[in-house]
Amino acid sequence: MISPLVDRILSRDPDRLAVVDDHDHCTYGELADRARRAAGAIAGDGGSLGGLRVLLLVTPGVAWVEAFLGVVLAGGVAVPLTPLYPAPELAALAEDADASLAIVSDDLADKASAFGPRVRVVRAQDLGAGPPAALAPPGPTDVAILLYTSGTTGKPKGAMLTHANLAHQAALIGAAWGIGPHDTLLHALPMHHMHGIAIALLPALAAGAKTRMLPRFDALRVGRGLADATVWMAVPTMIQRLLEAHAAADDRTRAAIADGARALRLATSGSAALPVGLAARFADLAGAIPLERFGMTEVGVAMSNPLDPTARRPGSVGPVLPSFESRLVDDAGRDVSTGPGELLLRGPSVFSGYFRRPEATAAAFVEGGPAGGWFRTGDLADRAPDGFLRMLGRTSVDILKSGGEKVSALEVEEALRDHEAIAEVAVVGVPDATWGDRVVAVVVAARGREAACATDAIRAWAKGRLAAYKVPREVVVVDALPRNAMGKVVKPEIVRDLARKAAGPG
Ligand code: MLC
Ligand code: AMP
Repeated sequence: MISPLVDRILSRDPDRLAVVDDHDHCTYGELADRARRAAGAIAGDGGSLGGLRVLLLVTPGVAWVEAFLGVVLAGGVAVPLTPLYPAPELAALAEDADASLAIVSDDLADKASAFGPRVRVVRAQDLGAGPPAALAPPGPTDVAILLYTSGTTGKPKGAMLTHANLAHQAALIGAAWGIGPHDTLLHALPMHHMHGIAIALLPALAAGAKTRMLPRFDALRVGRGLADATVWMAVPTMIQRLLEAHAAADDRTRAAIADGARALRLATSGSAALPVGLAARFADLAGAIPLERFGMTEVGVAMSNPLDPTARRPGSVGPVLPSFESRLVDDAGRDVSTGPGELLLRGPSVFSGYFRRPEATAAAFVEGGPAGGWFRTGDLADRAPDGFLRMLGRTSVDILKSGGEKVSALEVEEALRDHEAIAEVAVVGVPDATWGDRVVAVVVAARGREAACATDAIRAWAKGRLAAYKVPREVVVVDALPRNAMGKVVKPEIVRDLARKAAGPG
């Protein structure tokens, strides 16, 4: 059976516009043709990649979509990367994914040397040069994409999502949010995550909508672009940035942003908690609070507030979507009907495991594995009598969300331990109005090396090793880290101290 995802996207009305970027555009008919040519260029006519991992380092736009569809049509597994990763991270991901091929756009070509000699680099610009391929189509259970996500175990893991997972998620979102050919999605999300790819782009393509893609988030460009859009999907930090840009703009631009925001059919918020005050300020501009929904790399969107703005509930992520089953369990794994408890999920959108990490996969589920077991989200929630869920935080202090980006405190600590002036380090998330969690490193300096641990110095050093969003925004030097009787660092105490200091005396 052919992949329901590819089948759906490639059979949309060929004359309608599918994707538009700053320099290029294509209809669904042209997209299908370009995807088949790309597949041919990657796999060769009649061949198949047979599950080979292909790195994608392509600026968001038509070329990204063409490359992604080409890879999956050729039976490959797309591994989307971001230029925000410095060379050591790109190299580590290429190695973990065991990739031998990369598609790279010319503007990012200087980054490709990080992949090393084992990886053959194909220019994204060359994908359309050959004839369209006649390939054996991928099937629903084939893995389509590896999405790298940080966890509690140091290094990021590749979450495997199948064609069926992605097709199901696209149909679910399309139905819940009423996405159709009448829509224009304004897309300014990064393309190495579930949100930008499988929550925003693919549901729009599967529904025959038009997607206007920006190369990167720019609050003013988003504000101006709202006028031509019906749907905008964002993380809370982007909503905050949009409101700041609106407040700072000249009168004409302010009016244009406000008109565009009010005319939107739908603005969604996800990837991190949407503060109630921010939702209300957005409503002042746009006339309705954003539709807040809960999602995760491993499961896609699982809960959503209603499409009807008057039925949305601030501070809640809504009930579970059709096809998802949910449970809340206490520390001992016993069901607690209304919670609070850890959220477990089951359903056809749930991923098929972490790439080459059977132990991590087994640990992520209870009562079975990816087929039939319950996925442990690591999120705490409670449930109102009418089924609306509220997210209450993470079960682990070591998983942070900064600007919608997941950050593993342990991964950042591991990198900082390599700094010769740092003797001990604990990385924590401090509540912050812009970032959600502000990543802060609390360090004990090596003897006499306090000055080398200043925020600017450590940030500059760490940027060569970690993606910019993982780099601590602040470094605080202390004499000693608080530890319990077992010698374990007590992170909640550190967070309380930092929050108290930030609040000032009294
Ligand atoms: C950028 N910076 C960050 C940061 N993003 N610091 C901490 N956390 C982040 N998330 C740094 C930059 O490196 C820079 O540092 C400084 O902050 C200012 O940068 P900026 O240019 O103003 O920020 P910008 O590039 O505009 O990025 C902000 C952002 C971005 C919100 C647009 O973080 C973003 O795209 N977030 C979305 C992430 C996302 O899509 N998550 C979905 C995960 S999937 P300096 O030192 O240079 O000043 C998922 C499932 C689901 O969660 O439910 O959706
Ligand atoms: P990621 O692994 O990057 O996909 O991030 C998934 C995590 O983001 C979830 O496990 C939650 O902790 C968080 N998240 C996503 N949406 C929301 C939301 N609406 N409210 C609170 N947390 C959210």
